[in-house]
Amino acid sequence: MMREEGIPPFGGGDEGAVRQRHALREKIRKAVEKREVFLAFQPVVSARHRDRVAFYEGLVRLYGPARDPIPAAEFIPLVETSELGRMIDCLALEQGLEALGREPSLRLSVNMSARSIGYRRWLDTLHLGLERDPTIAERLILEITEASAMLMPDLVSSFMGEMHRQGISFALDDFGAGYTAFRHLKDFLFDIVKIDGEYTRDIHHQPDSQVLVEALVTISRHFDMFTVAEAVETGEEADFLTAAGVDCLQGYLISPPMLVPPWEEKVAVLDDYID
Ligand code: G
Ligand code: MN
Repeated sequence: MMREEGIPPFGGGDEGAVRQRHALREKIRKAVEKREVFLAFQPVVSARHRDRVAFYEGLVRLYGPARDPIPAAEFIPLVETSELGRMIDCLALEQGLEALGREPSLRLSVNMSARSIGYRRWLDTLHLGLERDPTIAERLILEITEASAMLMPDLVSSFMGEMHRQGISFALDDFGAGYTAFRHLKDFLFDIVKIDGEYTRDIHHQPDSQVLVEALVTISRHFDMFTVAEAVETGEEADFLTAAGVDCLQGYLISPPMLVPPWEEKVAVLDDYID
């Protein structure tokens, strides 16, 4: 069997699957080279006042040669441990910082891997962005998954401490998705906990999810963190989560991720006009 370095052991191990992964990886490499990497913006709103946006999440989107989107679920596991993954984190951060620079009222979260903390270009991009515009730190939120933070807890803790002092906030992403440990909430000092979409799905019919979310809300309040429920798709889910005390909601019910977010709409119309 062919062996490819850096590819995590998922999916089939037969040659067809290996070839498919290789082709996808090449497609990703080209997209990154050509900078066909964009952010889509999805609002996170107050659960009680759903017309109030707390912040937007910038979700990275890659495009293939025919401008066909490559789904995040496909490319993230494939590149997470490799240089390509770090490049994608850099491009996402660059674009996030640019958006924050263009729109002074924007609060934005950007996803990052703990692995990027040790990556020079990513850290330089962050420092440069913060230097250019002193208002950006307070409007930037960095999202890290628990699994990623646990890979190098000491490095993540010291990075978070240093960035907190500059005003950046941190969100624990996809909480509950993996081998969750409540002690991470105590050790890492996150400002925001994003409850994995798994617990949102049909929560009004799922007693197990209900108990877990209610416990998480209690714990988050104790540690002074605010909670966001991810992947909210129905009114029933939203109402249950709101009654359970979740602070904010994100998901298709509120809005899908948008390539042209509201604050860019005027610019886009103007571009059409000029064309
Ligand atoms: O890991 P993270 O939570 O950052 O990833 C969010 C992903 O979930 C994005 O790719 C986004 O497009 C997708 N997403 C956003 N809203 C919803 C939703 O309401 N339902 C589902 N199933 N996925 C969503
Ligand atoms: Mn996220």
